[in-house]
Amino acid sequence: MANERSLSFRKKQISIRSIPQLEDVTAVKTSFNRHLHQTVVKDRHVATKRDFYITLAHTVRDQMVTRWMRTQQKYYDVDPKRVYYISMEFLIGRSLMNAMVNLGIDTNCEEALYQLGLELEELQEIEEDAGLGNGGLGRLAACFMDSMATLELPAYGYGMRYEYGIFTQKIIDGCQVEIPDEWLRFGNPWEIPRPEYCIPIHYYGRTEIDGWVGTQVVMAMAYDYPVPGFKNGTVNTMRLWSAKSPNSFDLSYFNHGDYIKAVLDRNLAENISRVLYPNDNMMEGKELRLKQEYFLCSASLQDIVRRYKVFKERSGGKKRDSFKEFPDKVAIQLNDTHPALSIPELMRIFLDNEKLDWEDAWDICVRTFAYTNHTLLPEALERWPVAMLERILPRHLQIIYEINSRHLKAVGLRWPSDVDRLRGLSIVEEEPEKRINMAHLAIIGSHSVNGVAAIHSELLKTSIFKLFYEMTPDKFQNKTNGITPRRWLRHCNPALADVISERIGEDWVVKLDELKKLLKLSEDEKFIAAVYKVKQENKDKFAEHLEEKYGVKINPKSMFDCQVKRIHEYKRQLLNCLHIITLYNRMKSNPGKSYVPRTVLIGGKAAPGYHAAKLIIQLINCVAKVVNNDPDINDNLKVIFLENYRVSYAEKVIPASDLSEQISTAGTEASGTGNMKFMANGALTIGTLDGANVEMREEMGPENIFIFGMNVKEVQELKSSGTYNPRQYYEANEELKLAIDQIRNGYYSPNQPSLFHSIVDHLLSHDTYCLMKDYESYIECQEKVSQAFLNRRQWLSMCIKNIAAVGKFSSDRTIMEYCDDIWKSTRVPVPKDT
Ligand code: B1H
Ligand code: IMP
Repeated sequence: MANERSLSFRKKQISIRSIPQLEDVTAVKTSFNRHLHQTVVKDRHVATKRDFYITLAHTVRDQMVTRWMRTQQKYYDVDPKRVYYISMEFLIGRSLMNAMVNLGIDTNCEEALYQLGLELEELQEIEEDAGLGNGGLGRLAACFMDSMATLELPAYGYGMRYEYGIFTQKIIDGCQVEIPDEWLRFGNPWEIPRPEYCIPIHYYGRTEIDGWVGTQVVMAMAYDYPVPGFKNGTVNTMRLWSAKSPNSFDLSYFNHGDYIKAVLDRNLAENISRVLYPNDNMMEGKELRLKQEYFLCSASLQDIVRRYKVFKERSGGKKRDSFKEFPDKVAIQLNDTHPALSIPELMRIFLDNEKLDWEDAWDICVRTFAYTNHTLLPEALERWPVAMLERILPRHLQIIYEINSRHLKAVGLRWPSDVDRLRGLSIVEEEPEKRINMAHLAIIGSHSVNGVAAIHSELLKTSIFKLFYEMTPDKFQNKTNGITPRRWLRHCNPALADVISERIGEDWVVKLDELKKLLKLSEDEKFIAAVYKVKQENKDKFAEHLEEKYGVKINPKSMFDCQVKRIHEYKRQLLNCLHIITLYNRMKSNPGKSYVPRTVLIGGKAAPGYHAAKLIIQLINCVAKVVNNDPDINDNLKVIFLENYRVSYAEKVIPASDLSEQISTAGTEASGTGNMKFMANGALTIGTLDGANVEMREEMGPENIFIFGMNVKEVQELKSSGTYNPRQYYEANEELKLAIDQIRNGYYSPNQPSLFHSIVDHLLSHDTYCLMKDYESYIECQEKVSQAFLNRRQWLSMCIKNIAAVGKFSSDRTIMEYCDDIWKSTRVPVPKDT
């Protein structure tokens, strides 16, 4: 007994309390020195830049680890309602600077490195982006992680540790070429492998009375990533799963003596987490993708249930055996339908493992899950063939059928003999082949369904989910997206952040509404001059980069007109291109006139199989070549396609932009979040009344944004009238006709005159996204933009009004709304130092 007590006493010395913090520059240098030698195992004579980066990363990581463990212990002690954000994508980007900013050690680190003769900016560039996502949906998940930690919520992110993230884009002869993204090649200091947390995931097999049998098993191994809050004691966990072959993989080969084949085949199982599907807003119905989705759901749900069971009763650690409290302890947010198999998976765990009866299990499920929809585009909605589910996840198909049959029974009671309604509300679609509609499953299995901007949430209720809205109107909500002000202002634009903080203090970093205080400075000459200086310096620096990388001489005083986002027809990069061509033709036919000089920057990746999108990239590059090499144009117009747009590139482009292009066809962009990033960094927007643009206009006032084109109602009327004739607009507008004719007759592709025929043919026949209709209004609006840019003072005043109005678009606001309206969880503050 005495011995035991002294043992536990001695063990208490193993404590995070006794590890010192990096409170000063000397401490940073000491830790840096130690890591260079003891972790990286190099001395200064042989250390490379990368070694120094890794060394710094470890120095910073040490600071997080202490708070991380303390945070997790706190959650264990307090046992609050935990929030789980499950997502197939987390587009994190780089972590070094974000960690330093959030830990409040950026200045000390910079100074320490300077004293050691190293440059922080240079080391930062060595870090590979964690590109575990496609675009907005994945980056939103990353912003949410930052906000949840900053708001001290007991939250977890669950995702996939893809060995290959979003591909690296190379532009070769104007075409996109995809290079595999080997982001882990040099190791990853931001992840902690947890080989001790391995969870079995089952596939195939068959169902019998006693459940799911004869399955093949793949192990899910956890890798944990720390998520530090901004200058608080919270460090949350993002847990990403990686596929590992079980040791017993395919024993039959071992039994038959083919040991070598058995070992080689382990790769097959491990392929599950190999690569991110590179489609934005587009479902790819591949077996491997289904396996990935289930892998994420099953590993995460098993982990969540395990954590629910071990809880600390005041009397000491104990296991919970009742699941009654589950919805009071667990909230799960599904990031679109990609993790919607979580619903039948939790049902399976409850029914088959925990032996709950259906009614109890279902009630708990619905009260636990909430579903976010991110798109209305039909090609993005997930519908899995029943035949595929039947093979890979037979037990889940059985459960889905049971969910559907009970659901349809309820529909039948409420609307007797309404066959159309039954069909419209069913999870199972019969035509053209039997498929499972994952959105329907997600709605039925959740207590909350939300869209990501006001206009989008309204459209959900009136279009794709109309019947569900009629059945359960209270489920439907809006949660307008947001961005984290830490990365998207404080970190990416430190000079602007300083100019702001000088006037209104630093609280805006966590209370973005504080920026409203800038409104009274929108006519303050000194402040205007300061904002101008910052923007011009950002532009000068970016112009230098452009000249160096693309060999194009840039006029740094020209308007930097920027459209960066995934390449997609609905986002209408082609419309932007038609504007460029129009400007070019005007300059050619009227060379004596004076123009407002522009540098048009377009960047983004096309899904590798999306031919129309790849052709648009090619067209932009062809137009750029003609324009940039035309001596008549001087520096009045330059066009550059930015190669390999990604999070770390966005952090450079956005602070250097004057004009933000948000020009999707009204009703197609669910929200957009790039729009908010430009607004925060003092660019003005030209855009349609789509997604969050609508709310941005409300916040800043219509006089501070350039809106053009049809609104949703007009698009719907034009489409449903069946009379839209795009050719009529082409015939009626000379400049449009000239632009289209040039594209068609090879003016921009003299070596391949018919290269762009398919683009033109589509524009003149179907024009799904109404470019022809919106062209004239777009061109007129762009003229207003140019006129406004001429009056620099007026322009800057508008920019300041934009910044002052961006408060609503903090992801902190978004997360607070999720928390209050959906999750009903509470803050768990963790003291910074004890
Ligand atoms: C968004 C996607 C998406 N919506 C399918 N939907 C995917 C759909 O791999 N897939 O199969 C991947 C991504 N992404 C975007 O979400 C919207 O287009 C944006 O408007 C929105 O801002 C963003 C975040 O809500
Ligand atoms: P997890 O959330 O289950 O991964 O556990 C995370 C943290 O909870 C651990 O790192 C501990 O800080 C805490 N924790 C879990 N189980 C126990 C326990 O039995 N005793 C004390 N702390 C625990």
